[in-house]
Amino acid sequence: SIKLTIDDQPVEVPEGTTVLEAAREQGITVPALCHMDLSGIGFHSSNASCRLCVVEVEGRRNLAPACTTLAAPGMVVKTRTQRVLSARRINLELLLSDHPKDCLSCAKAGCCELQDLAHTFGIRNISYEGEMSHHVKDTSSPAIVRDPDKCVMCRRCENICREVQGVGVLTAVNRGFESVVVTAFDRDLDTTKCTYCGQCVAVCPTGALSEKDETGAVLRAIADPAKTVVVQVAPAVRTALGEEFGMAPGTLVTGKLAAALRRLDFDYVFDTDFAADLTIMEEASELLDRLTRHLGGDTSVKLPIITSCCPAWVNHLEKRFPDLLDYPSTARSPMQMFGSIAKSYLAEKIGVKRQEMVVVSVMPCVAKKAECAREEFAVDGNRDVDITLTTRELASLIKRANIDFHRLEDDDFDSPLGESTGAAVIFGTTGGVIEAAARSAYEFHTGETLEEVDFKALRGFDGIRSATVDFAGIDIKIGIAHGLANARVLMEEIRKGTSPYHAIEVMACPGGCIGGGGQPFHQGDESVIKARQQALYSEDAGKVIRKSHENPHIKKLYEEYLGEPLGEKPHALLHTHYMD
Ligand code: HC0
Ligand code: SF4
Repeated sequence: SIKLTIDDQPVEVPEGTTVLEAAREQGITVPALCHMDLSGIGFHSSNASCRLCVVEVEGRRNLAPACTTLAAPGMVVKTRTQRVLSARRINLELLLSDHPKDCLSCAKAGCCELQDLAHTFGIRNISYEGEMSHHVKDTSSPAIVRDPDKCVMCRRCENICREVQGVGVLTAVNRGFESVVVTAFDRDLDTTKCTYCGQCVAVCPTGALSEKDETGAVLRAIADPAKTVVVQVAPAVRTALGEEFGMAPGTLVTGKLAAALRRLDFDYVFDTDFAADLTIMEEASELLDRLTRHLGGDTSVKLPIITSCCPAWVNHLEKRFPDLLDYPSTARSPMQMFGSIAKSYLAEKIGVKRQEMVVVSVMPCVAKKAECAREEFAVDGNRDVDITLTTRELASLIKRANIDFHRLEDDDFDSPLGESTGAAVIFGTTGGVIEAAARSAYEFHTGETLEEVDFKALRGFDGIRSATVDFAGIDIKIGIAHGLANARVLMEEIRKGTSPYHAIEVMACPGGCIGGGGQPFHQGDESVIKARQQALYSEDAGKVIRKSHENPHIKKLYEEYLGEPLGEKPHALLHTHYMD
């Protein structure tokens, strides 16, 4: 280990630690824009480009960027001298001099790291007025808005897109004043291989990358007396929404969430978790069907089956693995299954025409905005899910409606599309979908009761995990990946014919939906994502029913309306196809 002093405090750190990490471990919050460290998910970004983390190192003439300076034995570091503070302030003012001043109406107003720093440093005037760079705002995608004028060249987006997602559509171009992060040839995002995962949005410190705001469309639908507006909420929203109201990460707000949605005057308040149970009915049946046929010698049936409920993952599959489109499950995502059932079964039950019903979904995700716009998820141009909001957009609506979130009394979701099991709740974390599928597939296959429902071997945070589950004598090998670069590893194995798995779960975002691009900003704090995961497991553990096929409302839906899983009606309403 290495011993040094930072601000007169003795510090001991392992070799290879940067001065920035060493300082932050001591509770010294050195500011930084280009630095972000989520090493638990394989993401580390530091370019020493923002130069806000500069410190004095005794014996060195120039100030050193703490993010790329390694701690050395006997080093004496000062992080808050007059010289350091004034250098940081000048660097910040230089950044601000070429930054648009429309903070009041910026997508990031209130949660912009640059604005926070300007406030912290007490900047009241921007001394360096001069030329401003001008780029075209890219609103081509259904999910993400790019405003390169607000880029501060921290390059976090470029790094996460390339390293964690293995997509690499964002790159820094030009030098000096002209430098900016853009797509190749500055093309519109919707013409690139972007998956709309939104991880670039999740790490962008400013308003250069944001989700497409659709709150206005929702408010208009609610105000329209001719519309019946139905809302569904994804599993991962309940474990993160509270953060927008100052609650600790991992605070479950399921009851307050239902209450808030009712106060917002949605006509029906339902839960995507209900549809997650429905997805399991179809996907677990599909797994067993493929397995049985494959083991019976039918080589036209492909294994492993791959989960397909993550829309960024589906986009990635279609764009990068067009030769492997026979592998993903054909089951639609829970969000789309919900929309399809709401506009058929529910519409019939409550006597509303599908054109008069508006289905809104609240998702931790930005790719869901593009998923609901896919042509195959509409009937005569009328979408199954009309509008998708992120967790952040919902928080904004709650605030606008003068709702004191803290004082809301817990409420329940409406019936019948609001009841769900513990299996559905864990969909929101990496490993959860396949664990939920395993709970049902085991019982479908063996006809026996599964006593121990916690498949602990499938849990965790490693980017790629694997486990074997014993299905009464048959070893089912399961692979899990989160982060698209990790998924690629498992896909390459399939391409080469060396994949050992029967089933694979992929979620595009680190941690699964809990770490989605539409969630409250984690600001580089990995423990936030981990706390959300724990909350979902505890909600599951507290549920009386923890297997999807035991959900009485799902049973009734099949009896009354759908028939058998994988049957004709489920095929038409609940399954899909993929296109390259
Ligand atoms: Fe997810 Fe979903 S679990 S993708 O992560 O499967 O967004 O939370 O809603 O659809 O249920 C996101 C979260 C969902 C869907 C579900 C799945
Ligand atoms: Fe890359 Fe995802 Fe951002 Fe697209 S949405 S640019 S794939 S990080």
